[in-house]
Amino acid sequence: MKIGIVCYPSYGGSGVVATELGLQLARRGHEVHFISYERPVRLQSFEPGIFFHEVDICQYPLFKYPPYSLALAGKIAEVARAAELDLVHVHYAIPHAASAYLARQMLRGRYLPIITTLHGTDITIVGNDCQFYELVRFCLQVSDAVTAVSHSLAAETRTVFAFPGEIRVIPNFIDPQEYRPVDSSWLRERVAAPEEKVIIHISNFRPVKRIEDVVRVFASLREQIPCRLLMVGDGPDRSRAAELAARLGVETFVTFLGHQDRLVELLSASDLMLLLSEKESFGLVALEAMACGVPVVASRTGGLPEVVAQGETGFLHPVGDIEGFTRSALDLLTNPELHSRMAEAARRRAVEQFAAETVVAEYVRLYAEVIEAKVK
Ligand code: GMT
Repeated sequence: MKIGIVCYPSYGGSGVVATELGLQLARRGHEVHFISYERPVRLQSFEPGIFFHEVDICQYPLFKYPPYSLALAGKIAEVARAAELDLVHVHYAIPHAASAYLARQMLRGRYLPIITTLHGTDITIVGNDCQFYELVRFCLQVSDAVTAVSHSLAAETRTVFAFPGEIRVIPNFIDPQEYRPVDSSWLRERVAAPEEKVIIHISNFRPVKRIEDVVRVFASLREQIPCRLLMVGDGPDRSRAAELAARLGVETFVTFLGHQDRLVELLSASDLMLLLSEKESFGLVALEAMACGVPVVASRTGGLPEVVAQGETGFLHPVGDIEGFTRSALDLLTNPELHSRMAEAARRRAVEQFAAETVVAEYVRLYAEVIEAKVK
């Protein structure tokens, strides 16, 4: 098949999932055309079967806001025509699905099927904004297939948008060969003292991630056991979290690493992941941690309970329950038998339920269904 993929290229779950999907599809012999304003971060080296098409945004003094959605529509139409795409798969409804629809209208005489994958914030935050509500609803209606990364997100989309159509749940995935526990003792030695437990948090540090809660839980843990917190990523709440760490007297034990590419090593060097978000449609980093044999303490919100099995691969508590998170983290970090049982179960669950092999096959099946429906 010839597949167009439209995504946000920067660090962030939806772009990562889209890129990994494209790479997996290309390895299975499909031709994949990425369309975005920048080369996606996880697509830096040459891969056979992968093409990248950059959307140029024309700067003109009249355009206070350069019309990216229109430039994207033009590029999708151009690529669809030149590469004879069988379909376009957009990740994130706004503006990608709207641009794809416009591209389809521009391609007179040939029908371009659109698959829209919802990742969460496009529905729960952006879609709820009244100025985008009608547009998101329209995009859902004109897509040939809509998928969501969790049952929770699918249910919320149906309710919020009164959408009666099918929303197929296709979860996020990991490549178990890539995401696996590796020996990263060299890294651990550099980031922590031998007696210290290593706790990791990875996100874009936006308010929805509640990274101050991560610092609070860590400070409570630090009162009881020697430990260190690795904060991976960057974003608007970074300085507030750093200030809080200083106020709580734990700043020397909290390391802000910024964006990192070697996540597998960082995860493998960690004993526990904290993901205490207000909302999380799936929580890809929790899955990546589990695949590396790292138990997760997380908030019971959105799709996280579909990823982290309560009491088996980690612990879930209500959003903001600092005491509960601390208690569970302490149990895990002070009980080696419990920790190794959960680490093993985490890896097993990631491989059994979320391996690329099975999940990518679900997308391929969906593509085939959509193409067949177009032919009929
Ligand atoms: O987490 C973010 O803020 C980034 C966001 C995105 O759109 O890239 O992530 C969303 O999509 C990921 C991939 O499907 C999910 O794993 C994240 O849970 C989801 N984030 C939220 O729902 C807040």
